[in-house]
Amino acid sequence: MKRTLSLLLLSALSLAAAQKVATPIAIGIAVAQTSNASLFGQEQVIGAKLAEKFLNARGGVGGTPIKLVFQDTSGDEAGAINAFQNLISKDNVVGIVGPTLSQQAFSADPIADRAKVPVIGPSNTAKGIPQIGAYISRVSAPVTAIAPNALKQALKINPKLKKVAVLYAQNDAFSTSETGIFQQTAKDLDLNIATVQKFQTTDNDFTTQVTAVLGENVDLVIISGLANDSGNLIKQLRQLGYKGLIVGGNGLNSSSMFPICGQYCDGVIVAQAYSPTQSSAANQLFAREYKAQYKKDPPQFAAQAYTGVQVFVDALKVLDHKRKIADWDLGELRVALNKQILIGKYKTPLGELSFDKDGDIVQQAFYVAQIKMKDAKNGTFVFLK
Ligand code: VAL
Repeated sequence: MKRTLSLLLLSALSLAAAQKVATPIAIGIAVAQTSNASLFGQEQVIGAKLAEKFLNARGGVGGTPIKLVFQDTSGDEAGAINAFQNLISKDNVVGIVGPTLSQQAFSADPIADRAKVPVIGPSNTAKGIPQIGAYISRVSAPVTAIAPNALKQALKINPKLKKVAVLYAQNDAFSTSETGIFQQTAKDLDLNIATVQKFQTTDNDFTTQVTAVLGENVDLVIISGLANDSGNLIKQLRQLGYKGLIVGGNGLNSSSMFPICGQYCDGVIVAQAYSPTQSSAANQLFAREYKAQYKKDPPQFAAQAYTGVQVFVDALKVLDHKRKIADWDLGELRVALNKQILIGKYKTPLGELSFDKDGDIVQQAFYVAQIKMKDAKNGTFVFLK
């Protein structure tokens, strides 16, 4: 009796310690499917699903399919934490692509890091994201790499630019990080910052800020915010009479924002970490599949989410060669997978990429686009030379 009990106990213990990886292989997607941040999140869902379909059609991981498990983070920190906890402890994913906002990443990523679950940020561009911990990397190039390109392009369009106004969302980690880079670059380029105005991502009325900007007679406005706030800000700037150039940050990098500022989005300059014309074979395939389904060029957020899933799959394939994924202990696999992600080289829609020692993306090319509106709702990002 005693012996049976202790045997039972032993097997229960070993079960808890050695949880095998389930098949299909579960990869967590924790992005904003609801809230204002879903303007980005919806594009991420599309990108991730395309990757799942495409990579499974090509054999998944050594013949074993992957399965994406979606947990909606909504737009705040609590939602991201909740989604991460579910994916880690209930859904038993091998790793997580997410969250959407840097503001969320600073709260949710430490949870995955402590649990030794690899996270690939698909769109977090604030400084300091990969430094959250050893298990955190990202495929979204940081503001330091992206933002300066937009200002240089503005000066190319109008070399006489001198006086600028800077506006940013002070309650958002990405926006405060990005405005720091914009302001430093403006100084480096000998631009004179006439005014710095703050707002909240939840604001709808920007009369105070716009009035301050108009009072300074600037010829360039630089905005760091998310989609809804920045879109409304641009609209009100134009409606109240601002005529000069506008540079927008990564929060304006989605066509979901077009219906918000409508025709007033026209001409806004936005730097990009992805171009639909990127010449790699991986991108040609991705862009073709996307276009066939959605009748337009793929946006940056979709390309980056696709890339996040692909990096997981490519790294899993290397480990699968050593030992079939289904034979791994989940905890061991998560640790080995994180190591493999960081040492690998990947041929993705963003071009060939790898990671630096912190887990930040090393990417070859960046781009700048200008918004061209066709009517009040529809427009495109026109890539500039
Ligand atoms: N890149 C931003 C961030 O890191 C948004 C636009 C997704 O929060």
